[in-house]
Amino acid sequence: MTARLSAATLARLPEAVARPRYDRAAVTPGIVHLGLGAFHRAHQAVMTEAVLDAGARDWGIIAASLRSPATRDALAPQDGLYAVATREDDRQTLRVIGSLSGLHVAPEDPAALLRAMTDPRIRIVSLTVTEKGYCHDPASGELDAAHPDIRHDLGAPGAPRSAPGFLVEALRLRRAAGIAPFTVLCCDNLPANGATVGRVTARLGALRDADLGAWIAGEVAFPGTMVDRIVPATTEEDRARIAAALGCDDAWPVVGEAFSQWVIEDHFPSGRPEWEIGGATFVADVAPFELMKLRMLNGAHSALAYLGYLAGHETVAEASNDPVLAAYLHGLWAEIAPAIPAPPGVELLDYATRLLARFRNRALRHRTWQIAMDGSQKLPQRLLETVRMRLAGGQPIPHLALAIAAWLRYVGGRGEDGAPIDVRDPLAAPLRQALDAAGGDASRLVSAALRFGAIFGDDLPCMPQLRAALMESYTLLAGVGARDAARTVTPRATGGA
Ligand code: CS2
Repeated sequence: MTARLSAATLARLPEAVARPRYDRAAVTPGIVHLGLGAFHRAHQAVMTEAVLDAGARDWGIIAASLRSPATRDALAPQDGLYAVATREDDRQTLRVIGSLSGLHVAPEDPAALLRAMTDPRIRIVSLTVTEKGYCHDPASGELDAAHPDIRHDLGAPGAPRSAPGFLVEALRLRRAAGIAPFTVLCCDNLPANGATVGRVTARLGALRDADLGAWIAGEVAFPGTMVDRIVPATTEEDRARIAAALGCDDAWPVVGEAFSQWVIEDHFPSGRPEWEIGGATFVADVAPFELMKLRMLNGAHSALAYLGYLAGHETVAEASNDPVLAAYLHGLWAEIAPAIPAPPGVELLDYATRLLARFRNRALRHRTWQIAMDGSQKLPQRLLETVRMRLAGGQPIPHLALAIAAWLRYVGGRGEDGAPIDVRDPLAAPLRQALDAAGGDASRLVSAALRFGAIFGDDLPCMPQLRAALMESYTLLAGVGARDAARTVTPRATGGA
């Protein structure tokens, strides 16, 4: 039997594997992180590892899963250690990360997580709970007070389920005990993520007690961030390859690209780690970085996920190495770039070229199906904001409309070969019902979709140009399939790579 990665086996790892060289026992917690997924472990936890490695001792991370015990069960026997594999083509580098100094599973013991969050040593609560984890209306960015988890948390505030529920209760407890609030650091791909989570949290606070809501809005810092690293779900093959390289088993390593970017608004009244050491950039205004990343990277990712999936491509690498879809992406970026301000020192078309190279990394098996998940929560900030801006300027949207039409086909639940699609989305059932009721008629389908105000807001359904563009794209997709539809909207795609 192979040994398991742990504090005891750390010294036996091959020389090439980077690992914590600092005294982990001397590290005290400074951060509680909600959302123990692969992205956090390959991004913020790695940047924090660099800070600990450089000698800081008071920024250990207590990480909590709000749902499943799976990651805790994998990492607890490993003393919280896990490997991050950076893969590009056939090159792989490995680093064992030691920055997780505690693990919680919220549903098992919400009080224990609240105790951790109210510890005065905790100065930051960071989050990666995915778009849907904030229980908000994606189109308006406001708390959805009718969300089942929010209703639960209003009824049982001492044992919350939702991320906003934990934030509000922990902040209330700190305030009552005279402990300064922590800074809330959202690391999810939401538009204006700091402000959005601030609004949602203050609103939930106000629903409990107007005074608490006002205190959260006035006293708690919610800096904005732009986070970026492509980190697909870990596969069994990854586990086997990494175990072979480590010489011991790691039950849940993470695999990502080499690229990693974190741009953070520098607003931390209770202090912060020197994440610059790990490569983060602190700025006064995150907005241009965030808009660039959400609309160009994530917008293209979602477009590629729906078109690629329908065209039979299992991964982003396959889809983006398809010359027709690559040409389509350039066309899409040419629609997006003029609708956003370039961050200082960045040339947006240059950024697009780099994105294509990142997407084409064949060492990563990033499934189109994975990115296609939760489209109802992603489309507003990834594609629809750009649609609004272009239509307001009287500009055409053929590439954007094709991406949205591909989403519509996808959530309809049948692939081009007639095979059922496993659609994962909080709105999957009502969407499917509405689309089924519309039958095969493009005009009725588009109208049915546009009625989803949580996605399209109040304004987009009233724009005849959008309706017309979606009907045209949908008809094209249904007629010739995703790949030929992409070729049609981007005629130069016929020229090859
Ligand atoms: C992806 C993102 O799954 C998705 O929706 O678009 O997770 C993407 O890989 C990251 O935002 C890259 O930083």
